[in-house]
Formats: sequence, C-alpha cells, structure tokens
Amino acid sequence: PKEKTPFITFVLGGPGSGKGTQCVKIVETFGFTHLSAGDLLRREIASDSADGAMILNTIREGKIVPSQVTVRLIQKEMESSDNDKFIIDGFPRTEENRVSFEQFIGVEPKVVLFFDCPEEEMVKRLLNRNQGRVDDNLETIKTRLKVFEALSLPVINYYSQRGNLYTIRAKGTEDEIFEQVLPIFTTFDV
Ligand code: UP5
Ligand code: MG
Repeated sequence: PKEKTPFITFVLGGPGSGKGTQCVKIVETFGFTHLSAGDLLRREIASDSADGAMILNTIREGKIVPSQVTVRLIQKEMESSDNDKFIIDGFPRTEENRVSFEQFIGVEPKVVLFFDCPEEEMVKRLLNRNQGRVDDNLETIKTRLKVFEALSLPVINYYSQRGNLYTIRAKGTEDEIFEQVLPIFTTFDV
C-alpha cells in the first residue's frame, strides 16, 4: 500500500463546527484513518513529552502550535499506518501549516471539506460540550474564533481557488450534515 500516493482529505472549519463528529461518520462509511491534529497534540500533552508544556499553553490560549511539531506528529501516524486513506481533521490551520505539510509529506489533499457554521452556533456547542477541554471557556473560545478568521480562512480561500474545496452548511442535525458529505466521497469512488 505504501507505493500508492495516499488519498488525503483535510477537514477544516471553526471551533465546534462539527469536524470531529462528522469525521467519525466518514471513517465508518469510507474507511479512512482519522487523524485529528488537536487529538494528537492533546496526546502529546498527556504523554509528558518535551513539547507537552508548550503545547498545553498554546492550546489554553487558543493559539497555533508551531508547524514542525504538528506535522511531525501527523507524519509519524501516516508512516505507521497500513492504510492509504487519511482524513486529517483540524489541519492545516495556517498558510504556514499548509506549506510545511507540502514540504514534509509532499502530497496534496484530493478533498478539502469546510464546515461552515454560524459563530453563535459554534459558541453554543462548545460551551455545552462539558468534556473538560482547557480551551472550552468563553475567553479562549473568542481567541479561537479570531485565530480561525485571521489565519485559517486564508487556507480555505487557497483551496477554493485550487478547486478542491467542498463547503458544507454545518448547522442542522448531524444526519442532515452528513447527507451533504456523502456524495462528495461517492464521486471519488473511495
Ligand atoms: N455537535 C456536533 N455536531 C453537532 C450538530 N450537528 N448539532 C448540534 N451539536 C453538534 O463538535 C463540537 C460539539 O458540538 C460537540 O459537543 C458535539 O457533540 C456537538 P465537534 O465535532 O467536536 O466539533 P469540532 O469542529 O471538532 O470542534 P473542536 O472543538 O474539536 O474544534 P477545534 O478546531 O477548536 O479543536 P481542535 O481539537 O482541532 O484544536 C484545538 C486546539 O489545538 C487549537 O485551538 C490549537 O490551539 C491547537 N491546534 C494547533 O495548534 N494546530 C493544529 O493543527 C490543530 C490544533
Ligand atoms: Mg475536533
């Protein structure tokens, strides 16, 4: 399987737009391996790695971890997997992230999903989540939203211009949203 160019999907969208929730459904239906950049970073914090304290502080502030750290974690997961289909959730969040991935992994995404969700809906979901995430408080949520607009929207615009961006209206029930996602992958015959 390693000789094949991997099928990479990026999943972008603001905090609480439903990326993780929909990724679970995509994995069940199409057999991708789910790599959540945020989950990989939180795992680094939990494993007491050298970067753990820096990552924790960055996430607590709602800012972006240096590209080299995140790309290294994603690369490790891709190399140790037998799968050739990856859904990368919550990355790239900045133009620098995007360029860094291209440099180190050398593969472009076939599909980029953008979960487009109204801000007030995202805030409501995050404040209701209650899973003890250090960044689910109003102050950090405000920064996450600002960072998304300033740094992540340019990445979304980049893929829109390249022609591989698929925008999903991300308000509604989980099933209603997945109904918009399904036909995208059916087209690609994954
Ligand atoms: N929910 C989901 N779908 C719903 C629906 N249709 N209707 C009603 N409720 C719905 O969903 C969020 C909540 O909403 C859940 O309670 C869910 O049940 C409910 P979820 O699917 O978790 O949304 P998601 O978009 O995944 O939200 P998340 O909080 O994970 O988004 P973020 O992008 O903020 O978080 P992430 O984990 O990707 O990153 C966290 C931090 O890590 C970043 O802020 C940053 O500091 C750091 N980071 C980097 O530095 N670099 C990276 O590359 C990645 C992360
Ligand atoms: Mg998530």
